[in-house]
Amino acid sequence: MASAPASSPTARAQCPYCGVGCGLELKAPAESGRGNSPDAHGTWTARGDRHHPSSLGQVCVKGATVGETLHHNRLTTPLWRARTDQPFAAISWERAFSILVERIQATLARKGPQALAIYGSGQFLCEDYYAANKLLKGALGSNNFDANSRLCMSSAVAGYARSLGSDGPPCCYDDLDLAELVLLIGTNTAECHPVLFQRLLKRRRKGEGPRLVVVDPRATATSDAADLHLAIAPGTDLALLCGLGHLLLEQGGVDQAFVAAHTEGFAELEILWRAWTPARAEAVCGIAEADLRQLAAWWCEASAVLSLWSMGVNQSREGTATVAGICNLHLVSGQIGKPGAGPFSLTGQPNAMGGREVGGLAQLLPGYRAVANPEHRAAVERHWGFAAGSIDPEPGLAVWQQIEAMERGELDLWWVAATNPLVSMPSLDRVRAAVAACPLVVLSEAYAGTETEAVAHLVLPAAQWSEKEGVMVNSERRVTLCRAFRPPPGEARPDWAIFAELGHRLGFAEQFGWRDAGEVYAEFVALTAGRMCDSSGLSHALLADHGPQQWPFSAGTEPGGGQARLYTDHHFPTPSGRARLWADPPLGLAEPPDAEFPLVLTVGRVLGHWHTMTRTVHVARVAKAHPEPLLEVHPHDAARAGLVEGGEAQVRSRRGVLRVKLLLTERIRPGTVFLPMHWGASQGELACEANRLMHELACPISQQPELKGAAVCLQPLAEATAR
Ligand SMILES: Nc1nc2c(c(=O)[nH]1)N[C@H]1C(S)=C(S)[C@@H](COP(=O)(O)OP(=O)(O)OC[C@H]3O[C@@H](n4cnc5c(=O)[nH]c(N)nc54)[C@H](O)[C@@H]3O)O[C@H]1N2
Ligand SMILES: Nc1nc2c(c(=O)[nH]1)N[C@H]1C(S)=C(S)[C@@H](COP(=O)(O)OP(=O)(O)OC[C@H]3O[C@@H](n4cnc5c(=O)[nH]c(N)nc54)[C@H](O)[C@@H]3O)O[C@H]1N2
Ligand code: SF4
Ligand SMILES: [Mo]
Repeated sequence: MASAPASSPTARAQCPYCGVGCGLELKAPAESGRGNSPDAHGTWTARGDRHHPSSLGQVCVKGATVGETLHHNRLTTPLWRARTDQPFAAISWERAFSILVERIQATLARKGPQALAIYGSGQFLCEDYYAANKLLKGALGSNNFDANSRLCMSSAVAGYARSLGSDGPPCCYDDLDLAELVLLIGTNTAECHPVLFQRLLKRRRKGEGPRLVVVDPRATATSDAADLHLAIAPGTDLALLCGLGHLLLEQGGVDQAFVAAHTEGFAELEILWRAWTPARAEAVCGIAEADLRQLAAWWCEASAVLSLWSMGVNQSREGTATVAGICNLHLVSGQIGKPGAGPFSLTGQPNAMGGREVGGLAQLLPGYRAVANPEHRAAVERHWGFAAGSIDPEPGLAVWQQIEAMERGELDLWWVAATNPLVSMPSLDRVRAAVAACPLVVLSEAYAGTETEAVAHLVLPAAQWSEKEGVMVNSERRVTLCRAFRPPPGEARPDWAIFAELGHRLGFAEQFGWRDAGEVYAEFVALTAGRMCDSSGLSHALLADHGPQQWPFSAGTEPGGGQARLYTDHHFPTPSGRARLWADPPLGLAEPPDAEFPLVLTVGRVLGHWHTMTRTVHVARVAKAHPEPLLEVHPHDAARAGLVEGGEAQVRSRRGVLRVKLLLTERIRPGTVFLPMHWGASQGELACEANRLMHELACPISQQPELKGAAVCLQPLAEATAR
């Protein structure tokens, strides 16, 4: 069922890393000229695709070096062991499927569908997502399909939906060229969405603005280029936004006509904002009142304001409220649904957007539908060809709830695909213990030796990007067909094909009869007709012939006829047609610093590495630029703990302790320390498992954990050992 490699020695695809979704043009290994023959393992070279409308030929170090990551250390055959203290043995696909069928049927008979769960990924193609969701939510009757987007985008998803009535990001990348003020809040755009950042800088070099304001507890490559950097205390973003709202009220920044015609809830919001005087915001956020006043003045002055945000906002126990806080400001000042303006969430992973459209979280169904909505369930059941009532009316378990279910012995099968939770989940020691109690852990993975492999019983080799055909959707709602241009190694198969084959073998031949990824996609887009994310006019053939397209793109739309911006008529898809303003009071960190744990640890990314490094570890250039993980500490905090530059220390939280090497820097806010997330347990001597220290407390609406803040203390090694 694997897609055949394309015959041309050049191929086009969306970059498989961040949600900017740049277009790449790939060239076959030059020396062999036989890049498509099954034994060709030369390195494909990547460069920016000048024809891709989202990136216009631009690319960053990760996209440019992706060819170097594709063939090292790959899984080539299914692996099995009955117990995790045994070594793996290679097995056939036949045997792998019979284990799965047998265990799933036994679980259904003994405990029912709630004992099954899949944990997928924003790095799935739309087709992978669609097949997995149809299998679990439709065929097996369990909504326990969640994805790592829960750790990434779920506050943006929930926040948009609560404020605007739907989860469609309203803006497009051209807005970067049209904005007069860009607020970058909780995003290190320069390192994590580099091509978009370069687009902003290019305009500034030409003297065409825009003004840039960065909100981040650390000075970063992003804030280095800004007109104003508000180095707030971690977890105080919502307080800052309320203080800004207060000043908009004071400085005439309210668009009264817009508020009256297109929003609801202003009276309550006004009361909240009035209470957040600049002096109060200054005290809570730890910034100068004058800086907040400057930002407010620029906001009121600008004809177009764009807010970009990412994990500094979403990964918070009040992530959804903070997203609403951003939307509030745009709505009240009429800065939405027009060129250059709006609240624009930068998506993390290459297909986080597609995942939302395909229903890739435990509460969602395809086409921006909700599990809890009976009409939505009925429409999907009909389309999928399952009996009425097949889909469970209750939302499934979000990933942390899956961990808790394992602790209670309630999950019999946990299937992890295209994510590496034994690095990326919070409370890692607790996760490891919970997973060890699960009778069958299945891992679909492209590379050998990951941290999650260490806890798995059955490992399935996945064909990855470049080896399977399918669709990804980037942050500006642009849909790109990624071609298969290399053969998968050994017996690796596309994720969608693995789920489909299993569906077949479980007795649903008709529902899983797709012959190729194009048929999966066709079935999915038909389900989006008439929905906000209408993609029903798209197909693999159209995308192959006419290149990437933006949705909404209903049937009959001409190529290039998708919609650049949403809500341009200021009508919002809520019951009243008005956007909703929310007056959530700021709460701050779930685990604030105290006398015993006086510092806040925040965890994020560096420019060259991708997450758990399974791919970027193979790129020499990247390894050289980022040789080891370092704890960034302000010299004052270091001095207070008796620590010196270049030395080592122990960093301790309520959940664990790590030995780290120090980088003393005035670029981090005193009281805050930073670790990169990338170096997991498989990195040998360099391992630095930041998430052993982090807690799992989450936003109650989005269930997104607060991965940006945990209380810690620092000690010199000697002292720590003496204790
Ligand atoms: N190089 C690289 N790029 C990537 C990725 C990668 O692994 N490597 N991953 C991709 C993915 S999936 C994602 S989600 C994005 C993430 O993109 P970003 O969110 O930009 O990256 P992070 O480093 O996680 O966090 C951004 C910033 O948030 C700041 N921060 C911490 N706490 C707070 C807070 O309380 N308030 C505010 N305002 N800021 C805070 C941190 O100091 C950090 O500089 O990057 C994508 N792009
Ligand atoms: N403290 C803290 N923790 C964090 C974050 C943070 O900022 N702070 N960020 C969070 C966020 S935003 C994210 S997105 C997560 C990311 O965390 P993960 O999702 O765990 O990280 P990745 O390394 O991207 O994992 C993807 C895995 O899929 C494999 N893979 C690649 N392609 C394919 C394929 O086609 N099929 C299959 N089956 N496998 C494939 C890769 O080899 C890799 O092992 O981490 C989260 N954790
Ligand atoms: S900016 Fe993101 S999508 Fe573009 S090349 Fe870099 S990693 Fe890939
Ligand atoms: Mo992410």
